[in-house]
Amino acid sequence: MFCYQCQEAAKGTGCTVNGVCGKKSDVANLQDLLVHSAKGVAVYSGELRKVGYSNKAVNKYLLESLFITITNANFDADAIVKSIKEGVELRDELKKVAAEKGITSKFADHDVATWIPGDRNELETKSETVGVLRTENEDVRSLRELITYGLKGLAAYGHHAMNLEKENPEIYSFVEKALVATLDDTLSADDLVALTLETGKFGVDVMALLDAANTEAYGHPEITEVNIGVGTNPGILISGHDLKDIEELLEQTDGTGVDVYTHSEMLPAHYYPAFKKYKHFVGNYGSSWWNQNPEFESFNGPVLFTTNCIVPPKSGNTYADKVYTTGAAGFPGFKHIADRPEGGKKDFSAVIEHAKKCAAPTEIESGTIVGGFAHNQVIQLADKVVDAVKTGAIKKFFVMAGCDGRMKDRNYYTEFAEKLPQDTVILTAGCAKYRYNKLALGDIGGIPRVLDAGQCNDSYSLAVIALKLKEVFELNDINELPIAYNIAWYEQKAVIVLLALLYLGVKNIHLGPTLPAFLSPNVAKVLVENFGIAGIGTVDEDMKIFLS
Ligand code: FSO
Ligand code: SF4
Repeated sequence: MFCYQCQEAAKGTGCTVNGVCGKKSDVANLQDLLVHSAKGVAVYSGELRKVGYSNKAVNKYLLESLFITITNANFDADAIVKSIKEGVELRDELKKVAAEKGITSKFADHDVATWIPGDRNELETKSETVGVLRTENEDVRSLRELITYGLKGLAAYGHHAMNLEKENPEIYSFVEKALVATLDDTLSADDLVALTLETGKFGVDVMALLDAANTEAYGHPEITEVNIGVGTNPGILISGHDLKDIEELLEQTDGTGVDVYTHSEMLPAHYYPAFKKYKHFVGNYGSSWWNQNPEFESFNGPVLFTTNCIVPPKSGNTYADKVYTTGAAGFPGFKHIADRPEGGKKDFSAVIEHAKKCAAPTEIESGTIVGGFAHNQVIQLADKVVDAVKTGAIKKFFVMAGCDGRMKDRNYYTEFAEKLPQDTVILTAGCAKYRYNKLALGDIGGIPRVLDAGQCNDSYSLAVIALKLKEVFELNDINELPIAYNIAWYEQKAVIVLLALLYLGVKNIHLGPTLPAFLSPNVAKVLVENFGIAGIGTVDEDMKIFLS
C-alpha cells in the first residue's frame, strides 16, 4: 500500500505498511481500485453526458465510490469489493449505450475502461498496481492526487446534497472530466494547476448546493445553546455529517423513550430549527472524532455513523457490537443500515430496539455550548458586527475552521485561541472547533468570541460572511478585510474547502498542523508563490505574524 491522503500520513510522507488511521493494506489498495473503477465509469459517462445522456445510478456511483475512499469512512473490504464490481458493471452498461450512439472515448483502450474483475485474490493483486505510485513524475503525481482528494471531499458534500434531492449536473460533469484528466499523460503541470483551481470552483458550488439543501429542508441555523450533559433515558449517539439520516432517526425515535445525542460533526444539527421540536433530541455527547473510544464506551448505548470519522475500537473497548454504520461508512463487524429505498426512508428500528436494552449515558461533562452562527444568522447581526469593527471593539477575525485530530501538536490550536487578544473573534466550522469551543473566551458586546458556523462544509458560510463584509466595507479585495486564516486540516473534505478558498481568492492561509505529504516541493512552491500558503510555527511566533 501507499497512502498519503491525510494529515496523519506516516512519518509525514505516507503510510506503507498499515494506515495510522487503522486502515489495513488490503483495504488501502482496494480503495485505490475503487477510484480506478470510478474512472472507468467517468470515461464513458462523461462522453455520454455531453450528448445529453444522464443516468441517476451513475451520478450516485460517482459520488459514493469516491466518498467511500475518504479517510476514516469505510474500512470494510467486502463493501469496497462490492462497490468495485458495481462500478465495472456500470461502466460496461455505459460502454454499450455509447457504442449504440456511435460514441467512443479517447481512453477506450485504457486499463480503467477494459479491465475485468476476477476473484477476490486477483482483485487484491490488481489493486496493488493502480495506486498513487503509478504516476512516476512526482509533480504530476502530486497534482493528480491533489485533484483526486479535492474530488473525494466534493463527492462527500455532493452525496449529502443528493440525499436531500439537491443536485447540480454540472458538478457531475466536472467530476467526470477531472477523473479522466488524471489519466491523461498529455496534460502539462500547468494544465493540472488550472484544473486544481477549477476543482476549487466546484468546491464552492457543491458547498453552496449543500447549504441550500440543508437550509431549505431544515431552516437556517440559529444561535443555539446545546446541552452537553445527559438525561436519564437510554440514548443513540449519532455521528458524521448526514442531516437526512438524523432527520429520519429523530422521527423514528420520537415517542419511543430513546433519546438522541450528537457526536463530533453532528453537533451542528442542533442549530437547525426543524430539529428543535424534538424533546428527545437531548444534546451533544463528547468531543471530536478521535476521542471516540472512551466516549463511546461511557455512552452505553448504540452509536450510528452516517459518515467518517471512524476510529477502530481498541482492545478492551466493549462497545463494538453496538456500532452501526450507514451510507458510505462501513467497518467490519459493525452492522450496516441499508440505503433508503427509492422514495422511502431508512429503517433505524434495529438501532432503536438495541438502545432500549442499554443503560442511559454516563455523564462526562455538563453545561452548554453555543453555536449556530451560519451566514444567515451572522448577516442578521451584521449591524452589530460592523459597528464593533468600526469602533475598534473587534480588531480582527480569525478563521480557524477545518478538522481536529489526535496529534499532540494540535494543542497549538487551543493555545492559539487562548492567547488571541480580547479584541479578536474566532470564526469556526468543522470539528476543529473542539480545540476551543469549551474555553471561556467571553464575548465582545454580546458577540461571542467563538462563532461556530457548523460542519466543515459550513466553511461556505464563513466565505459568504467574508464576502458580505467586503461589500459592506466597500473593499475591492477579500484580502483587505481584517480576517486571518489559520486552518487545521485532516482529511480530504478539508482539501476541497482549501481549494474553494483559493478559488475565492483568499491569500496567506496558514495550514497546519503539518503541510500535506502529497504536495511535492514544486507544487508546494506554486501554492506559496501564488497564494501565500504557509505552515504554522510556534503560537507566539505566529501570533506576531498574524497581528502585525
Ligand atoms: Fe472532522 Fe472527520 Fe467534518 Fe472531516 S469529523 S475530520 S474535514 O471528517 O469532515 O470535520
Ligand atoms: Fe495513512 Fe491517512 Fe492514508 Fe490512513 S488515510 S493510510 S493515516 S495517509
